[in-house]
Amino acid sequence: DALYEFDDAMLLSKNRIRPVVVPDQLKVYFISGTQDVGFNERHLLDTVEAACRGGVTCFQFREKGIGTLEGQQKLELAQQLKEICAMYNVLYIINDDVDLAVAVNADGVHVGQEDMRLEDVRNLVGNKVVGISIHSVEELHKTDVVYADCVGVGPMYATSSKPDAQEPCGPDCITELRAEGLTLPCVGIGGITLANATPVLQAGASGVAVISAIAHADDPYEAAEEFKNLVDKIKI
Ligand code: 3NM
Repeated sequence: DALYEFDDAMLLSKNRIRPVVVPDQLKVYFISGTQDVGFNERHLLDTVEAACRGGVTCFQFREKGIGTLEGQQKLELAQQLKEICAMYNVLYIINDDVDLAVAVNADGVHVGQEDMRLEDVRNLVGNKVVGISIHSVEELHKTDVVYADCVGVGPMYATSSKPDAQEPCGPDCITELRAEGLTLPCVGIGGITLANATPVLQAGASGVAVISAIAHADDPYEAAEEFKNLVDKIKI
């Protein structure tokens, strides 16, 4: 007889015993959608492939804003991106769209504070990775972190990739959230570059999440590799 018996109810309960994301998978967390690469699907696929080859550990498909793909086109692109990530053993996360994450069987989903309740997200995705954005201690206390696996904290610095981003809270925000009892693995996000990533990691982030530092780099492969080397040096 099995020593432990898992059933769906246990996996979905507040007392899940199986962690589904390990901090190493968050080291270099690349986020992108067609809006970040001139609304060009081919360009997005090539950029993500280069970033995966360069060493990103996680990729989030974030198709957001006016002029972005919807419906069947979004689904097909999500499937192609999943294949690239699978080839490189890169964790594949879908932003906001829980139905899409389930449809393409992504590794996880990331939601914001204004999106669905975390308990509902957890019930829809079962044992997939659930990420949540937290911008302040106040938001931490409003969040049912028990249903989440990892946290994006930001914006660390000023960003031009998210028009509705809040005021930068800096790496200190991670320190404060840790002091308030946040124990989940987290990534810093917002305006992170090779030059300013170190304080984010030193403040307790498992990794850095970036859009422009890789998507807009002259060579996304090289940018990803440099981030991976930097994080590997600090997070042993
Ligand atoms: N979320 P870049 S900041 C997608 O604060 C996103 O929650 C943020 O892009 C948050 O690396 C941000 O180009 C944009 O600054 C990150």
